[in-house]
Amino acid sequence: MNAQVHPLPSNTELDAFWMPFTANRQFKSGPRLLARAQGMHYWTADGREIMDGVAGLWCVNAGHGRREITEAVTRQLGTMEFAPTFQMGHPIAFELANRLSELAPSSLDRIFFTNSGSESVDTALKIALAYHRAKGAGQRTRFIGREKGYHGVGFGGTSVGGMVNNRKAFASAMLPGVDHLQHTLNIEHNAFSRGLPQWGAHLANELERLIALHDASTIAAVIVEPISGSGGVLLPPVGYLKRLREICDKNDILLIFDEVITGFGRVGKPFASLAFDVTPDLMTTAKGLTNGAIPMGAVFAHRKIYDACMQAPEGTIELFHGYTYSAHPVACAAALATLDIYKKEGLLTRAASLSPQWEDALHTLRGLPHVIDIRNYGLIGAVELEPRAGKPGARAFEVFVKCFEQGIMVRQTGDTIAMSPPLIIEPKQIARLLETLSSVIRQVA
Ligand code: PXG
Repeated sequence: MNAQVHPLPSNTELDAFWMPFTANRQFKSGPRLLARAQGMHYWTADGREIMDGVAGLWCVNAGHGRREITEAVTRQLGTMEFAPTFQMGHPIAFELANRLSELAPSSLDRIFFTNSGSESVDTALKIALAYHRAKGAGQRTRFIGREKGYHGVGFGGTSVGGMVNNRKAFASAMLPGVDHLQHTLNIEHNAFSRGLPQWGAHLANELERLIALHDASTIAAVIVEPISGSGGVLLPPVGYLKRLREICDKNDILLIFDEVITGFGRVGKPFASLAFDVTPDLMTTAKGLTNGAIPMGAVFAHRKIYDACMQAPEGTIELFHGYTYSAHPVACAAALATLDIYKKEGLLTRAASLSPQWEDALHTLRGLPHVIDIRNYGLIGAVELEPRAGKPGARAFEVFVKCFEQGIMVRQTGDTIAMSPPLIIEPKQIARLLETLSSVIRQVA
């Protein structure tokens, strides 16, 4: 398995692939090519071993090259490679929905399948609108997102998201009637907090201001990531999410948690909503659902939402939404095999037992040159570097490149170095990951 290593393409062969979220020209002049993976590691096309500090892109939670997933996928491809789920179904899709509903926070037991996090987000936004309309409140059309939020790249997700670079080129195409809460990153008050920051629960009260401005009767839903990843690993201050929940409840506004990166064990519980004891009305997931092996996403909806939509006259389609590949049988097989691994190896709670060591190892970087904050929760970590004058992101990019050269894969977003290793990581590997990062940070001016 995994034995085939493709030869390194010559530089001209790199032209045809327009790479996503990548500085294409810079990359193609010095490519970092990954050729195979197993366990905690990737190997580059020229044979170097790289420890995976980000679980691919926050998705390979059970580590690479899991035989059980490969076998399940192969079996399913041999049995039935595709079957539609519009006006018909296949058993494995129902089996997966049932398994997911058992893992989910209470009452979030109606599952809509998608193929990615972006599709999960756009699906959840549409379900929120459909729900209010079914309840006779079709005027509730606004969404409230948050600054620095990342909800994928569909027009809906981009609109409720709050990352300026992701929005500015598409400004004219943003959904109307979207407003944003302030983000919760505050280095002045919360630098080097261990776990959730103590300061900042009051930032949730801004939702009351937006409600007063727009009137609750126009607002369909609030969407936030319990912990944001792409925006730079932003943690919710203690009490913040509960406060959002209370305000939404008081105003009949749906609360959507985007758990695309926090889902499936990343924070020491199956979902962040369980870790923080705040239950949303809709929850978006993807990534860890299939261990990244086959694209798949899932939206978990509260039963009350499903039930409200089921009031349509018998025989009518209740929700005019879905994807050709919703509940793709091969993705379902990958997801079921992944859930089996998570269960057998206790991976959905393993981050909780590793997180004290993770936290200690991360915070040994405090005091290194240019390190202005360190943030952590579960098996998520971030090291914030002071930006170089006039060159935002340049210092962290250099750290990322040097890390890759020195055998560890981390993520750079702005001047943040983010890490989210596979949940199978061993204590010795945590130490090595942070020792290498520490040594690289010392090398970068
Ligand atoms: N919501 C959240 C919270 C995400 O983190 C998406 C939606 C979109 O998922 P798809 O599957 O459509 O990409 C994401 C994706 C990073 C990084 O470096 C994070 C994501 C994607 C790529 C990079 O932090 N998250």
